[in-house]
Amino acid sequence: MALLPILCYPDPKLHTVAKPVAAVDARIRSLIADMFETMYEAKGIGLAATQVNVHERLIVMDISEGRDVPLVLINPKILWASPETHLNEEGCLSVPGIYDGVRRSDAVKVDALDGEGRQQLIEADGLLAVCIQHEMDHLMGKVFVEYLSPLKRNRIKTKMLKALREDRP
Ligand code: K1U
Ligand code: ZN
Repeated sequence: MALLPILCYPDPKLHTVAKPVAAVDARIRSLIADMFETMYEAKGIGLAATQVNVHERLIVMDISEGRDVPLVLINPKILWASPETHLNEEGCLSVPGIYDGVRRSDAVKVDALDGEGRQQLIEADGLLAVCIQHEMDHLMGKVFVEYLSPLKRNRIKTKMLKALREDRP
């Protein structure tokens, strides 16, 4: 297993639209293991392949307290999203240290393959529904800060670029 580097906003690669996974084979199973290791180490509850610069439709998640309920979504499709919405506080491993409110559907039904290539139907609400919508946005090349006002987004972009410059030797 390996820790993978996570792309940081405003890296333009975060805006790449992911392609479907063609086959759940040894390469994908190894990527899933590396993404879980990376997500757990970064203390995230989700990670999309886009964030580790792999542009295929693959998401890993674990919203459990014990960090022992891993969930894999391959080629996910939203079948239904509730018309009821809420403003939820979100964070993102690609935008470290920034948290803000995003309006999302309260519940979703999603069709996807699991880590073994079997079809699964997920009916999610609460934090899981929010996390699924956030991660599926990543696969479409969208980062949560794009829901914020241009003023907030520009402030975040400036802060991230400054942090990147200061990190560099
Ligand atoms: O996609 C990511 O960057 C992971 C992201 C997922 C996410 C968190 C919160 C709401 C929607 C999506 C994170 O894991 S951010 C860090 C985190 O663990 C967290 C932040 C806020 C609330 C709960 C967890
Ligand atoms: Zn994110």
